Amino acid sequence: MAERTLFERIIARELPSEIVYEDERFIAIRDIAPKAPIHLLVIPKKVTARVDEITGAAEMGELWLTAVKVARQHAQDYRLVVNCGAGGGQVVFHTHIHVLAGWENGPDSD
Ligand code: DGP
Repeated sequence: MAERTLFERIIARELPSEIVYEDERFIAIRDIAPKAPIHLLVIPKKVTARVDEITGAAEMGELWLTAVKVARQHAQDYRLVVNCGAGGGQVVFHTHIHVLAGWENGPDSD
């Protein structure tokens, strides 16, 4: 069996995290190394390594709709980011969307 991902272990409560949202298919946590005043990670419980492994429109849509829902629970304006592959800056190979928000004057102001 493949080794479980860091985020699977967080979902299973084997590792601590600050959970800000959870439903049957997704969890959202605070990023451990925030790059914005608000930095959340929206993570599907169904494991794929990277976002381009999700081929179903419904599944992809649900992921983005959940990210938007979580973002709007924390901020009116926000940035959604997906790093895909090591060359794209991905470090944790369990698909996730970054929600970045909370700047006073936009992301390039700090
Ligand atoms: P990415 O580069 O897109 O794979 O982003 C991975 C993010 O995960 C990065 O911003 C830091 C965050 N992260 C790494 N380890 C942990 C952890 O143990 N807990 C939490 N909450 N976030 C983590």
